[in-house]
Amino acid sequence: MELWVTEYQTPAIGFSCKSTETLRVEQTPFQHLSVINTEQFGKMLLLDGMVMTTEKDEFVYHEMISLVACNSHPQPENVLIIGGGDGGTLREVVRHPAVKNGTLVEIDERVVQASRDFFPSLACAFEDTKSQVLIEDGIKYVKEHKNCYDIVIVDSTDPVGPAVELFSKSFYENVFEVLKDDGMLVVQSDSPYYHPNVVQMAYNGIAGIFPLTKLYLANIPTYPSGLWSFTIGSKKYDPEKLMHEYDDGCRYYTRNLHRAAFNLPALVSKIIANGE
Ligand code: AG3
Repeated sequence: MELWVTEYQTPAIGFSCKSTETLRVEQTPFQHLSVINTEQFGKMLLLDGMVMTTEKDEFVYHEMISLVACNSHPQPENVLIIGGGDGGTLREVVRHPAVKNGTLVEIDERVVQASRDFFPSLACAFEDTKSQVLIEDGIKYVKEHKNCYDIVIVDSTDPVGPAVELFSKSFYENVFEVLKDDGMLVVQSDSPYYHPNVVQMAYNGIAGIFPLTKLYLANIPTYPSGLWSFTIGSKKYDPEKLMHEYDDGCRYYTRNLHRAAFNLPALVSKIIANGE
C-alpha cells in the first residue's frame, strides 16, 4: 500500500510526499513531532504537521539563514540561535571561520533528540567545540541576557503554537537588547505567496526597532510555495555588503547569490512597502 503524507500549507492547498517509512511519531510537551522517510527528499522532520527539514533540501535553508549575516558582519564571533533544534543552522554557523561560539537555545529537547537519532548530518553540529546547546525557552533567554551577541538567528516554526511570540514586537525588542551595538538579527519570515501577512508582520516588527531592515529570498522546494523569505534587522552594517566571502562547500549560497537574494520580485517589494 502506498502511504502519502500531506502538509496543508493553507486551508486550500496540500503538499504531499510518498512516504516509505514512519520513524517516529510523538506528542512532545510542546508540539506534535514526526520523522518519516520519503522517496523524494529522504528523511523528513515535521512539527505540528509542518515540514521543518528534509535530508535532500535542508542545505538551502540552513546556508541561507546563516551565511548572509555571518558574511556581512565584520566580526560574527558570538552567534545565538533561537529554535533550530535540528542543528542545521548551528552546523552552518560554527563552520564559518570568523565565528568563535554558536549557542543554540531550543525549547523542545525532543527535537534535538530526533535529530541525534535520525539526522546525523545535522546533529554533527552539537559535537563541535564551538557549539553550546541549551534546552531553554528562547524568549526567556533573551530577556535575561544583554549586549552579548553579534548575531541572533531565529530559526522558528511558522507563527502557530510555541512560535507565535517569536514574531512579536516585544520579542524583537528583547533581541535588540541582547545584541551588541553593531549586532544583527535574522529571522525566517515565511512565504510571500501564501503568507504575505506573516512576511509583513516580521518585516514591520523588525523595521520598527532596527535602523536597517532588509528582506531576502531563497528557493526551498519543501516549504510552502517554494519561495521563502528571511528578514534581517541590523544596527549598523548593511547586510547586502560582504565583509567575508566565505562560501566553501556551499550548495546554494554563493557570494554572488548573496547580493542577488536581496533583489526582490515586484510583488514582494510591494508586500513590505504596503505594510509600512
Ligand atoms: N524552520 C522553518 C520552518 C518553516 C517551514 N514552514 C512550513 N513548512 N509550513 C525549520 C527548522 C529548520 N532548522
